[in-house]
Amino acid sequence: MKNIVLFGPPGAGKGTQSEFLVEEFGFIHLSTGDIFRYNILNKTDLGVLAKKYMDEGRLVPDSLTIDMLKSEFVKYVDPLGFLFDGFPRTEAQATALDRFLAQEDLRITAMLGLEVPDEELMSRLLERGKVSGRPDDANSEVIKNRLAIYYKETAVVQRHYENQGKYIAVNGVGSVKQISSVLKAEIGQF
Ligand code: B4P
Repeated sequence: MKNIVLFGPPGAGKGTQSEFLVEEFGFIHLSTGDIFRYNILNKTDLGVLAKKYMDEGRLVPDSLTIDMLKSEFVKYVDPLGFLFDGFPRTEAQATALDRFLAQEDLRITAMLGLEVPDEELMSRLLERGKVSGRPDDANSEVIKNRLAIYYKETAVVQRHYENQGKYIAVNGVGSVKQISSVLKAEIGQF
């Protein structure tokens, strides 16, 4: 069973590439961003709490995020594998993920990190903001805040998996198809 973390800064293409990887490998796709947005749309208690953080480009607090991810994870019996998209985003989340996978005698196979320069991220997210209606893509100040938080709190998660010999860097600039071929080849080797 392969369990993959798809990693990278906001706008790196995690959500975009996840669709292709799910189709190829039959993964259960757990995207914390998507789950939060679903909760916001349905005005659940979790959605109401998460919205104020997400709209400002801040991370939702670890305790809420970890509990939510765990409750999604336990819904699946005998999956082919999990694709974690947008999680973990802090050292505490990475430690919690390792711990609850270990309780099920599972582990992360690899972290694939999409590497994209900041200027490209900014232009992708502003472009998406024109059509998505997502408040966190609406203007360059919120996006700058998301990037700053990524470098301050999330980039360390790469080291967490590097220390386990599981980090694989992937160039996230190029056509969506080219990038997905590289990701598939990397995952295929396990
Ligand atoms: P997410 O939903 O995870 O999404 P994202 O950071 O916007 O980026 P993603 O990399 O998925 O981008 P995409 O493929 O769509 O996070 C949103 C928010 O949720 C966070 O800021 C935070 O508040 C909260 N959150 C989520 N998880 C959390 C956690 N674990 N802890 C705490 N808070 C959490 O691509 C972006 C754009 O680029 C798209 O328009 C796409 O079409 C385009 N694109 C993709 N690939 C391209 C390519 N190769 N070339 C050109 N354009 C490309």
